[in-house]
Amino acid sequence: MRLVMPRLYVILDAGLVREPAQEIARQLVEAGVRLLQYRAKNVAARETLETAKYLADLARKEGANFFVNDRPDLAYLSGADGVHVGQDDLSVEQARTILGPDRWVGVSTHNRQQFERAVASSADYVAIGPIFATTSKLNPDPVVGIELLRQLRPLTQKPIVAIGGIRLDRAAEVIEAGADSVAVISDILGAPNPAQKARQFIQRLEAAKPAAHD
Ligand code: TZP
Ligand code: MG
Repeated sequence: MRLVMPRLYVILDAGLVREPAQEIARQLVEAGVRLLQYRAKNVAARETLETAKYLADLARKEGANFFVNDRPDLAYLSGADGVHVGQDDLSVEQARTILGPDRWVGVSTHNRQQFERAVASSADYVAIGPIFATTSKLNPDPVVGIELLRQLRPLTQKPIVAIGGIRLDRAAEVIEAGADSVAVISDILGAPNPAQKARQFIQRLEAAKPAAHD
């Protein structure tokens, strides 16, 4: 099934949520967020699975899609729509073996070579970043900038997700440079009212003029 990416992709980082992930997820989905990921770097697998099951159910009921970060096994068991793997996780093809053809696999890349490899894989979308400086990731790769995104856009028709340091004031610019979707952690989870901030993102992103591709 082809993945149609909404322009906003919110990552629920278990270390950065200020209320339970389940509660924030409910608020975000009510605000119109259609794509969520659960990222739990320091949470035991069983607990991650329980939270992921809850979030997968919520997303299904509300017409949103839900990805689990890092762990194809937990994505499979939770009933998530897909998994997002990084360069040190199981590979796209290994994740595909676990999830099969009907669920989605997204992959993070941090430079042109990784991006080209991801394009040649069975990944359903390719993320590139950090676009701007980020504090949400431990030991982030060097900032790639908007210019690399512009250069990578013509290389694929797969959806491109831009990630890293994307705040409301620069989100539209990222879509205009070629991203199909922007993935956001801190500017939304760190806001006094995450749902309100998500609504503002959705509005700005809808108004952005995407770079031509195909
Ligand atoms: N991968 C590249 S940057 C990043 C990840 C997971 C963190 C993005 O978080 P923020 O707070 O939106 O910069
Ligand atoms: Mg990972």
